[in-house]
Amino acid sequence: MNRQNFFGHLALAVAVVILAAFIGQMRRMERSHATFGLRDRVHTMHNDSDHKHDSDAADSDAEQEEDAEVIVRFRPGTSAETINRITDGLNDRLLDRFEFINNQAVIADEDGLSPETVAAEYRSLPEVEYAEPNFVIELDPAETEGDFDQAAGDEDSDNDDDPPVVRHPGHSSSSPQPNDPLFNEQWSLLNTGQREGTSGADVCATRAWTKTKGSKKIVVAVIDTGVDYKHQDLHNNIWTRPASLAPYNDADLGEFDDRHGFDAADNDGDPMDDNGHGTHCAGIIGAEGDNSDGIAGVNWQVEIMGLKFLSRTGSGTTKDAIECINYVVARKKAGVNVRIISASWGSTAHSRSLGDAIKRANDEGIIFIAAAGNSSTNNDTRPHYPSNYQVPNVVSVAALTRKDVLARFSNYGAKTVHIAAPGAEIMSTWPGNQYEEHSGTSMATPVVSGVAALILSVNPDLSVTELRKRLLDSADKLPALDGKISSGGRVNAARAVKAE
Ligand SMILES: [Ca+2]
Ligand SMILES: [Ca+2]
Ligand SMILES: [Ca+2]
Ligand SMILES: [Ca+2]
Repeated sequence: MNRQNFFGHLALAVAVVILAAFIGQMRRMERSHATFGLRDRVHTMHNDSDHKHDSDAADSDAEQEEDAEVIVRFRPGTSAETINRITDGLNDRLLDRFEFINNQAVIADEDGLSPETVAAEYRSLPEVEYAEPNFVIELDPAETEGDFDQAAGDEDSDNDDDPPVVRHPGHSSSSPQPNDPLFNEQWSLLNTGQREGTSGADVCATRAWTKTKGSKKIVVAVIDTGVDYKHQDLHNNIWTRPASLAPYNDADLGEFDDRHGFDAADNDGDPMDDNGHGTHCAGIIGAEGDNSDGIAGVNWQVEIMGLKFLSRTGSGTTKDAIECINYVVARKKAGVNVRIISASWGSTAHSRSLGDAIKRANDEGIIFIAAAGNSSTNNDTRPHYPSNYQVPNVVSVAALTRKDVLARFSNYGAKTVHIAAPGAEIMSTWPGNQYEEHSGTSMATPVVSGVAALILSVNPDLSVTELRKRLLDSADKLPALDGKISSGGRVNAARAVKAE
């Protein structure tokens, strides 16, 4: 190429870049005009985390902010060609399909419409069963610092008369007590009345441990902010993909080296926790017991599969929660013995697609333990999801204090909340080999998930229905829960595993 040609090409290239930038700017302006007034809708999803798959860099910022996302369930038999024709016709792009949850697809709009409008477009089509915005899910505010102390203080003053104590045998010296140095703080497992608690107001863990301390054959999926799988008190109880199992492959998202789970928030195979919430939940289920370090989990040994859909700030979407469930179902079908999903999150947004995903997990023999929520409200009249989905595998969990009363922040519901568990001032693992105390139905949920894992360590062949019934039937009836939750009881690990 001679010098003159070179400059000619250069000038042409510069002109093309300027033109592209100009077009991009025009499209940005059109979009911001079209979505004006809608951007404060926090309950639907505009952000596009899959944007890295888009090759059109010129308007990336605008799309990242504003592309509406919807989840569409097409009618059975709708072909991939038909779906492509529909999305092309509406100037939308297919982001992902949930391979194990039939006919559900995630679609992003490219015309700057609101999620509600895009969902309505799809709903009007004969091929579509339902369509809904991709809702935002945030960690419950009861998790924020300082909230609980106030609630605990108020609660104490509200309950000057200590509630009747439900006593049960099992605190004898013959029950094994682990050598973990923080075990004395774990009133949920053994309540000796420490810090003005009520002696015996616990899940009878020490008596349960005379029968079983858990099993590495049971895999529990923690769908949350991820898990610090390097934590010194967790790393021996983390699920690792066996060499015989191929890396996770999603037809739309690609292949992932899923050593310890999956990250649907960032679309990668590394579910490292950058928030802390998921690590806290994981430790409650299965921090290594009797290792002279930190705390003991309900299970001294178990396998925790880390799933991340909530970001560092505790925010996620329905789509990514479903992607995690899709992953769990995929791994179950590939032979991983994952029988429990622990879900310490929720919102008041009803999503049919999330309900369908949980139903799919149910059909695969996976129980779904879900937090009842931290708004002090009645879930019978103000539904909270996913704990309220009417699917047979769902167990909705309320939170108790160390005095065996419902925590002030805990949701309840005589029909829709099923069981209660310790969920206030709960000591557990925190990223970076730390330990912290937190409160919420988020902390009560993994206690129940942990007891479910203990049950399966003894009776691995129980169906979801049998497992759920065992959890609820073995609960300790508490007067304070009468008429508040359906079983009227606190989970009892010892009775659940039939320890003598
Ligand atoms: Ca997919
Ligand atoms: Ca469109
Ligand atoms: Ca990651
Ligand atoms: Ca430990």
